[in-house]
Amino acid sequence: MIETMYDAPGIGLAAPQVGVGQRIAVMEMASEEDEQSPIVMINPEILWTSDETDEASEGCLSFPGHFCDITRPSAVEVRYMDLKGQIVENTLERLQARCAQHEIDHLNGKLFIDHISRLKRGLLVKKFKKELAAGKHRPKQP
Ligand code: GNR
Ligand code: NI
Repeated sequence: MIETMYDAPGIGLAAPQVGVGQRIAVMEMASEEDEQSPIVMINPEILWTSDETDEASEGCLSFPGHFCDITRPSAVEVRYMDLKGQIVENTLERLQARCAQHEIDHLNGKLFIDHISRLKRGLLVKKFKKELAAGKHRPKQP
């Protein structure tokens, strides 16, 4: 999943996006020009969300080519099990908080378009279906 995330390229990926029905997600944690530092989150949960919210443009590898401004809590506290089997609790802010919420949404069958109005979502889905029919989203060739 980590390889698939970087290859996409993306900053997060949830198991259901690659056909795996398990509550696992990976996420890039590097800030700016750092080395890659991916984390694996098993059974991630949101323990707390800030009252403060941010609105920012958001996209999804499962709904490629479309971006929407989505309002979400600016900060979240997450708990998950890492690859060593250890329980980790961490407070995330800004893009990392957004990404964690986005990935946990995937584990709950939710996409970013579920955060916009029905009208907007309807238009976007219609557009996306047209693109799919036109072959615009064929899988990457190796
Ligand atoms: O690569 C991604 N970028 C992104 C940008 C803003 C908010 C969320 C994301 S997650 C996305 C990759 C993806 O679809 N993960 O499920
Ligand atoms: Ni996504």
